[in-house]
Amino acid sequence: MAITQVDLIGAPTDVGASIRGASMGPEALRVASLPLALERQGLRVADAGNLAGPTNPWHPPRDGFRHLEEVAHWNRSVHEAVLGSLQAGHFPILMGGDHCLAIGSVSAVAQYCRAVGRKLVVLWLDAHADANTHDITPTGNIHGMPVACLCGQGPDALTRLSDTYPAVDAKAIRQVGIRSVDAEEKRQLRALGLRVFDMRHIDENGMRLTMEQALAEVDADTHLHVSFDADFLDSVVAPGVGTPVLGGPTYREAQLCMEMIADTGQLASLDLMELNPACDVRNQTAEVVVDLVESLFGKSTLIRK
Ligand code: Z70
Ligand code: MN
Ligand code: MN
Ligand code: MN
Repeated sequence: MAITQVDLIGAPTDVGASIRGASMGPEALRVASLPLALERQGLRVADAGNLAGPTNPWHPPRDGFRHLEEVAHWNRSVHEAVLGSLQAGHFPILMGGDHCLAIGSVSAVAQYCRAVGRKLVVLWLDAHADANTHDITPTGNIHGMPVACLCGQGPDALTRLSDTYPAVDAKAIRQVGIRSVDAEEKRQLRALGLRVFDMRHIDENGMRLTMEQALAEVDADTHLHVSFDADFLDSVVAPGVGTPVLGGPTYREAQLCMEMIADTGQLASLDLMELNPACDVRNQTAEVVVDLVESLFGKSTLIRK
């Protein structure tokens, strides 16, 4: 499907995290020339600017959630903006912001897919499984909960943003790059029946086979959504995130991952999350992310192509 227009939607908040700074993510991506990189791939780009929302009140968790009200507020705005872009026939790129905002974006994508009768596959690229609930979370940070919320495990304010419950069928989600999971969260992953291609899987099978498996059910009728958490990348490559984790995909492995997604031709929406300029050095992580995004939209170093 040809992309008519990419809509950049900024969501400058870190209300779902306990390390501040992801709120600066959208501007870091712009400074690293995200719009220009997309235009180089032949795309028409419209920067919709930043969504507005509540400031970070910097409260401790209450009943297992930090900033539930603010997180819900931001997610309602994200849901509306992403849905609006899809309904206009455009390709939305959500520029986070912390990963709690994927509740709003992925629920919008799922709602849109149901309305137009397309199959949905969600690729969740992350060091973390983000599948905690209020009763098992070690932190109360809601950026550790979006996958659970999307699968129906969470408060109404976060599980009922769209017209169906649960917002997403757990079987539609494939997680890649996972290497930091809490003990109770592991049980939750099994209970939800999530398909997890963790780092051990990538070590043993390589990125190529892993991505072939993760993308196996993507066909011509599929809307492929990628929810990219910058901490998916090895922290040596991408230090500019709130919770860097060693042992992630290298730059080359990440490039292959992006190129194989591009090769499907079915990518139709994207989240770029958890970039934290306060933790970065000279915006290098934003630059790596923009470079990878170019591959995601078809830049190739292949000579034979
Ligand atoms: C931990 C928690 C986390 C980042 C998600 C970490 C969660 N499992 N961290 N994304 N960057 O607090 O729930
Ligand atoms: Mn249009
Ligand atoms: Mn995440
Ligand atoms: Mn993460």
